[in-house]
Amino acid sequence: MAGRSSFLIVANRLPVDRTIESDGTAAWRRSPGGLVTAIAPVMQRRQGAWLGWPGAPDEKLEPFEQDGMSLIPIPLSAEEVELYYEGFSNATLWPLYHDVVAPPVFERRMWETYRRVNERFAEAAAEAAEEGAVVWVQDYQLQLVPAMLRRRRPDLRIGFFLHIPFPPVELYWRLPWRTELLEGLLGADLVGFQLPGGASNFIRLCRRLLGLSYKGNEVYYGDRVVTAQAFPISVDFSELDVLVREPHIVQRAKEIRAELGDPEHVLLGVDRLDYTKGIGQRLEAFGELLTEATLGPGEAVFVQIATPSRERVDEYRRLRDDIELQVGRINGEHSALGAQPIQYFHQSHSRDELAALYLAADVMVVTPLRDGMNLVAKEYVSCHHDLRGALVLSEFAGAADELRQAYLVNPYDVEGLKRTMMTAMRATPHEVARRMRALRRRVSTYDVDRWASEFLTALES
Ligand code: ADQ
Repeated sequence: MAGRSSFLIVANRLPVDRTIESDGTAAWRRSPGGLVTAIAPVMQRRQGAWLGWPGAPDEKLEPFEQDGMSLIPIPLSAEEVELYYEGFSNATLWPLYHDVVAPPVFERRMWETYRRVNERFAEAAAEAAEEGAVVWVQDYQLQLVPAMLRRRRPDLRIGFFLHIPFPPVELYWRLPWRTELLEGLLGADLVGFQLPGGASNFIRLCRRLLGLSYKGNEVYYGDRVVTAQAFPISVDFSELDVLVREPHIVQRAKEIRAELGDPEHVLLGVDRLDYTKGIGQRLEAFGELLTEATLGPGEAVFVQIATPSRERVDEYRRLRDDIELQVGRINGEHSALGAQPIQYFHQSHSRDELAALYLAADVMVVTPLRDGMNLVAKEYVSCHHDLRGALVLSEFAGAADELRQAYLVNPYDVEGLKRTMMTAMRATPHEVARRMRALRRRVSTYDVDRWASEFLTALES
């Protein structure tokens, strides 16, 4: 990398995926998704650099350039991937921060590795940042980085954004390393959350655990002021809005409906295969609608896309078995020759195919038990300029704060889920359009660009 940067992103992963080209050589391709899209222009304007793990263990790579971004790879050994990433990040913090919907693992070895890896990220960021640079640290895998970085480089402006919920004091309190983790975050000038509730949980915790005083959203920490504020993340609305108008996507959406046997209702779920997403709950509700004959044979098809995720963590392996058993049981009971009520895919999909699926679906079913935001809900809305399509949305997704005109539902209430899914399926086109119009107004105004620029403006002011 040529010199130091005035703008740094520090994230667990680099924003690129390795691909194999047709001639067999390995190359990098920019990862899909809003975060990269929103941040790339800022990176280009400010000669930014992005620090992160390239995704394969035991690999040391030199800094490289991709799409006008300087990328600085941070190596992780196989053992560090197991203990820092799969362990402390995804078996301790992830379930704890998601209302303990699975039991968190508390293991000292995991914690120690988490601390060591955070130290490595902080060290690399300290080296890459020019005097007075702005550094934006992302998410729960790197909560110690702000303080570690500030110790090395008090001249920097440091922001942190948490993509997942910040739990209430009573849950956070269980963490044996609660003080050090909180002090890690307090190294930032600005700590961003998806919702105001996350920011107030954080402020309460600062008061209870460290006895800090505060005023409004400002916490007084030594001689510094740390601001805690909500910045609801969003999607690239206009990119999706343009994409779904393309003839090949429109055509593909038609094909999808035909391939599904042209049922009256196409329901869709798109999630990482994660126990926080409430996939089992929604399938149970759908299965009961079939068993009770509220839905007739062939009347509705449920397409569930479950992206492979964290497959080496025990809890995720069990979840996959449970979901596949459940799908098999419901399909076993309700299929006819050539027609299955649930179409289940444990696969990743291209951006185009995902857009065509969103466009094809009459009802999008998003029922997490807890979710920081949930971008799938906002992507679905972005894809429906036709004002068709009903969104069934869990009250426990961050997105429910903004998307009030969705069909809101408590995913723990199976009867409520059944009722709400039926209401969405039977709604008049007029009612569906009225709700979708309001949802689109919200998502088009607060898109991912606005999220990034509001965060950075707050950080630099
Ligand atoms: P996630 O838990 O991963 O994100 P979500 O916000 O829904 O959840 O984002 C998933 C993304 O992956 C979406 O952009 C979606 O299109 C994509 N995706 C899902 N399945 C796919 C498939 N089969 N093929 C291709 N792409 C697929 C975390 C938090 C969320 C928060 C985001 C952003 O848990 O609450 O909204 O970060 O902050």
